[in-house]
Amino acid sequence: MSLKIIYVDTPFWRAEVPRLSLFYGTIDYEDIRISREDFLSAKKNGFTQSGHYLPFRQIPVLIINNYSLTQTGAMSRYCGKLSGLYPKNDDLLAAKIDQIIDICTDMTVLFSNYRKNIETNINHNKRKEFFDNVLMNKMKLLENMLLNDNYFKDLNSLSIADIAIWRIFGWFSSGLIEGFPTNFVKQLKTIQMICLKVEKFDFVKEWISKTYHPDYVRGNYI
Ligand SMILES: N[C@@H](CCC(=O)N[C@@H](CS)C(=O)NCC(=O)O)C(=O)O
Repeated sequence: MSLKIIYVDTPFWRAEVPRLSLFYGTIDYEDIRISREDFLSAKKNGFTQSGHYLPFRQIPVLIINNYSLTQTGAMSRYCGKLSGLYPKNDDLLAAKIDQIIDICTDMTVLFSNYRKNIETNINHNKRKEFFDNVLMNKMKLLENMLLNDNYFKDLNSLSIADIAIWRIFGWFSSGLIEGFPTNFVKQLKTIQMICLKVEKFDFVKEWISKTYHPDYVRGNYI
């Protein structure tokens, strides 16, 4: 089977969950990182310069043989099943993991809608207000859900949900988003524990040293 993941050259959670899942499972795939220009033109015509089809003109896309699979959740589950980071025979656990991928999507969309629909130019005070009054509420609800679930609190468990949490909180707390605080993860104890747990895995350390740029900004978890 031939596998290719198409995304731009950033460690954004949407691409990192499928990328890292396949890496964890030592499953061969082509990690295709297109340029911003290529992405912008593919948004217009649905194809990258090298001819890969993006059905919804969005990325990430996972190409399985010649089939272009879209949507972060679908791709993450597919790669998670191949690599053992998503259950194949436990429907409840699978659904619990799905919820986490979906809340990560919700948080991402909240912020992108804020940027597209509310923000006219970047205002740090307004961003901080949005963070405190909108995004942090979601984060606290997520923290509460994780805190009350023994599976997610298990230091030995690892699934696509952990990778998604690690990377999205890594991004939110990195300082790369203007106006967002960087010192909030430590207030969210279970989320903090998951982020620290993921970073301790050797395959994650290896992935970071292999693929992250030297100026990569780590999340602020402590
Ligand atoms: N529903 C899609 C959304 C993916 C998405 O919004 N990707 C962004 C890049 S991170 C994108 O392609 N944006 C361009 C657009 O929507 O036109 C998913 O879950 O994968």
